[in-house]
Amino acid sequence: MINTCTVVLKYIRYTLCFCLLMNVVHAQVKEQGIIPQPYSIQKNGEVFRFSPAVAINIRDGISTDNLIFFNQYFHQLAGYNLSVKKTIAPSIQLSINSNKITEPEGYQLSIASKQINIIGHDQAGVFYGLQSLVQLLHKSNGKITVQGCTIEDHPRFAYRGMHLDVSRHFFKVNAIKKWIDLLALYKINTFHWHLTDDQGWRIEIKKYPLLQSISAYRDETIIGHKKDSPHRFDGKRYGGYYTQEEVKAVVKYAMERHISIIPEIEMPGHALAALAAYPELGCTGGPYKTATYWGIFDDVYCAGNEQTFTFLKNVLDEVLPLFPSKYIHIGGDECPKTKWKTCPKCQRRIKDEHLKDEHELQSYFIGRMEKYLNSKGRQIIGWDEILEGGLAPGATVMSWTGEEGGIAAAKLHHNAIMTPEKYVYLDYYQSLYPSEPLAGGGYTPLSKVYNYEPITKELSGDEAKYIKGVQANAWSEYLASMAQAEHQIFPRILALAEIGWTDKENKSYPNFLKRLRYEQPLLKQLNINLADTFDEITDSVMESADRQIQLALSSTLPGSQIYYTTDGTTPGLKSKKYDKPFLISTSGKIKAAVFSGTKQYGRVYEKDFHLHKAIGKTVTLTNQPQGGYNPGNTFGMVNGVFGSKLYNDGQWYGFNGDDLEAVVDLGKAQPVSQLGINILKYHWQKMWEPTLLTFEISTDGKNYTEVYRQTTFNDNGINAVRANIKTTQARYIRVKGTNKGIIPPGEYIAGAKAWLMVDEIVVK
Ligand code: TNX
Repeated sequence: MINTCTVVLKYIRYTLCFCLLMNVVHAQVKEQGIIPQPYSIQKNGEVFRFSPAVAINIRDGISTDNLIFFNQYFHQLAGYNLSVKKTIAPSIQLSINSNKITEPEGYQLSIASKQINIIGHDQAGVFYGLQSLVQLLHKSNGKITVQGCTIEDHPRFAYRGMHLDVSRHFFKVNAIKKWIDLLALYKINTFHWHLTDDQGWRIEIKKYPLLQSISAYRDETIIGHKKDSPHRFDGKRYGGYYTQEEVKAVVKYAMERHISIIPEIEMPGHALAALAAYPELGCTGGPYKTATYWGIFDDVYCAGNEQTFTFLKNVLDEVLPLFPSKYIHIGGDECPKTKWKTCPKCQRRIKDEHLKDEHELQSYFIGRMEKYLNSKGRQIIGWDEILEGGLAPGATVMSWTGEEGGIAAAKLHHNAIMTPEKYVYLDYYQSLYPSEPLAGGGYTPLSKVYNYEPITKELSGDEAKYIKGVQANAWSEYLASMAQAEHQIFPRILALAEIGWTDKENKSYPNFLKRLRYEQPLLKQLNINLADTFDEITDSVMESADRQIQLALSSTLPGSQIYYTTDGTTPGLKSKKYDKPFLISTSGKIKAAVFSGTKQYGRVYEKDFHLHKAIGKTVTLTNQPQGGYNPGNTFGMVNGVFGSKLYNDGQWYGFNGDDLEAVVDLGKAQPVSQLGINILKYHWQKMWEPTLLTFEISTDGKNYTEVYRQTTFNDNGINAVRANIKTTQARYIRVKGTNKGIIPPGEYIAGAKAWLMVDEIVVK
């Protein structure tokens, strides 16, 4: 009896101790995680402990600039500084050895109990070794430690870029500096500073004072989304610009952190702010006003007027001395040719220069500016539209409308940087949750950014080397403050950093998420407004074997459980636990939430289902949907889920220039009293309503009777057409929509093919 008791007691004590020990160990051992994932990491089980006695030992030739960020951060974390001196005591040794570390920007970081050793291929390598060390620092009980390991590391791409648009919204110098620190932490080495656009000119040019007093300001700013109509405005003057002194300080700050800044001075389009001050540079002579809303504007620099070139050269003469970068970005995107077509000067130029059309005039414009910049020892970068009408000889193409521009450039043996909007535009939505803050374009979740691969199969090995790297862009139409910008950019910028740095073979999304979770305390410490919703529920609406709707839910949060309700109530731990895709057999709202233990993570997921007679029925299309608006099957047209205002939510079917002709076969004749379809009208996105929509019904699939027609669709956004008809027997429903065809003159992107966007054919 006594014996048993002692054993039990001993066991309890032992388990208690073990648990306590486990807790302590758990608190001290921070899993190691570095973003971007290094080339290789070998753990060695040792621990380096920091104390004020630890010194940083720099070998000859290492710039102390490399220590700025490390020291700042270390001080913030530890509350004391590390001294910089020659020492044999526990220390951080920094050196450069390009024979040992052969890859540019590469480094070796070895951490043992008494010493941390960083050997860089170059200064940048040493710096990146320190940046990795920052991410490994762990604080517990006031003590800072780092786990022993050896890291060999170097980047995959030489160009790892991040862009920021400071025209649509202006960010002060301090915000830009914080931005630069963060780029550097994640080993991004290029900052593309978008300084001029229709809504504001943001760099001081002394020769043209009106750029400061007029172009840097707009009268007011649109409220809400540019797709909303009518447009509403805030009535408040908005603006600002960087003085040349401020620009110099930012460039120096970036250089100390191994970041090259590429300034962008937009031409020939996106020039309205400049024209507002100097109307003689436009085709019509104005008057013009700095734009107050977002979009593409027809008024651009006149390509026939010599003054335009003089102006731009003078501007560049002041810009170049501020930026040592080899590259200067000249824009070149979204330049409507509308005004050039009717401008006598532009037409005269086309004739004199024996140009074929306005596209060649654009190419002439860019070519002339390139020559000028080359004469000053610089190279140009332009958006992929600079391919139109022929590429200027030494130009680097920034491929944004898709990957095609980059591929075309590489095939022409021009350098290219991949920044396709579909994958790496961080101003787009990161989640489909309705409570997501207002954002620019479509849906680009973290996983989509992460899985982007810049070297496409179209490129042979030799051509692939012209792809110099990747960049993510942050257009700031909907980023009115740095806090908003950070929420939009973090964590997706970390995914971009990993595309740029980490070898393809070393990438893994689940592993990235794991490291991202470790990274959160560091980002909090740095006061970053991170969107921490990346483990929220995502869904997939599937077709079951018997053609019913099934809903699959998932979350990437480890060890989590999903609970859901079908009656509209808020899900909790007592709700139904999700274990596998389930059938949706009635209309209504599904709500779900992720729990880790008893703690809810993120927001509540919601989805509405609308059931009707055509659910899961066969749909036959005469023309196929295209590009990103081809979900790959027709089930989505009859799956009970309506496409949302987010046009790339996977629900919409888009017909580019083609008409819609769909036949739904209900399987057998039955009474039908309502026919419907949803149509997405966003002229800003080239999405046009049909000029004619008809519904026809048939019992034999041969002879159809028209039961409804509609020619106007007034709602901007989703037009839900619901036609109530006299109850009739029908087996086949034919829906026809006539595409607008070519976008008419005077409209956004006139001359392009219109998209006819439809979802869900509703039959009741
Ligand atoms: C397209 S990307 C633009 C920008 C907008 C952006 C919004 C590019 C070269 N032009 O002017 O801000 O879309 O996402």
